[in-house]
Amino acid sequence: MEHYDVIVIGVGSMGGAAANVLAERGVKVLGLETFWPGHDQGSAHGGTRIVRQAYFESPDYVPLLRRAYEGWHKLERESGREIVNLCGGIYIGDRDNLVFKGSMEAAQLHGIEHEVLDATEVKRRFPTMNPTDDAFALYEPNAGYVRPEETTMANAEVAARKGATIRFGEPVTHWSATPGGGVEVVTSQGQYGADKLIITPGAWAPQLLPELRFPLSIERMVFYWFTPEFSDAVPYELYEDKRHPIYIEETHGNQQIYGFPMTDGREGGFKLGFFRLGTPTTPQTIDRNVYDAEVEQMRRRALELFPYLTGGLVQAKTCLYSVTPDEHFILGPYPDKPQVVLGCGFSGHGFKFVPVIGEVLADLATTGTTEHPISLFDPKRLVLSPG
Ligand code: PYC
Repeated sequence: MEHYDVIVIGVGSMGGAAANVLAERGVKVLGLETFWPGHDQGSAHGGTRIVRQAYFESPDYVPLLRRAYEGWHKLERESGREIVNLCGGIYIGDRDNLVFKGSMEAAQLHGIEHEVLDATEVKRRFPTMNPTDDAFALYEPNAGYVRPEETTMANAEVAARKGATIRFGEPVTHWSATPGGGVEVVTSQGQYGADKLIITPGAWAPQLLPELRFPLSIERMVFYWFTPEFSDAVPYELYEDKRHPIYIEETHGNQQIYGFPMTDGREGGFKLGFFRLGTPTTPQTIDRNVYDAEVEQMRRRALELFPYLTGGLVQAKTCLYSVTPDEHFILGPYPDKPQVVLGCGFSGHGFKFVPVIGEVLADLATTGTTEHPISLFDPKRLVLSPG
């Protein structure tokens, strides 16, 4: 049986980053992945993901984000791929809601460059938008987006170049911790042993971690790309990433929406989605169709902020979220199996952390500890008692 220092199950976004870091550290690593690099079956496709640092979810995430930004630039350099675009970000909310107030707190606490804009100033700077008159916004110039498919391909390529063995199209059928302290992994094509195991299963967590019975909600989410109606007053150029920020908006108790500038030319559409409003599903049963009623619900909500988003639907795609009850990640040792490290439950907002999650997973697998602040993500907080 082939033996490795570390096996990574799931070489998508997080597992790919872990394999990259491990290989760089000279660790003999095997990555096992069911699908192909840059695939669209999980949670790392759709062309763009937000990166930002004024993190309204909790200021505790900010040190990780600072480190992640260093990793994004390094991945871009090492892979030669175009991955990061810091086109700015705007978070629009009521004066007292989390999107505005939480971003402001994180920015002030951590000295993150930002500006506070009232509704009039938002409209003047970004004429695509028409927020309610009482809305407030925090503008973060160093926010933007990253390319998810490029990221997963880059990590796999760079990891392989540094010595990792990555096997795509090889699903894991079984894994076990062995009494001696190592692990064994069985796949469709063979059996492998290792001292340590990292499991980054994405939406496949319930299948790969059944004993833990995490209260994870696996959800079907949809992204939509609409064509704006361009005019002399609000031309195409104002929607492009040279002029338009990524955005998150939640005002007057409306469902939170988020989205991106036009990143793929005039015909590429303006991408947006609801952050919540997912429907429970599984990776095996997800309905990949998108229905007219969903498109209309999205367009109605989008029009509240983007009054010229009246053109056709360019495309819509489904994606999987793995949501924890507190929306914080699951990152740390497998309870009672210290040779196994878990990274899952990224709750729809994890992608921006990919490079630093890779470091944390590699640290935990090789030394059992990490200097990064991860206490918020302790897997034990979500383990249900037996029975
Ligand atoms: O990851 O920043 C994010 C995000 C916000 C809304 C949806 N995703």
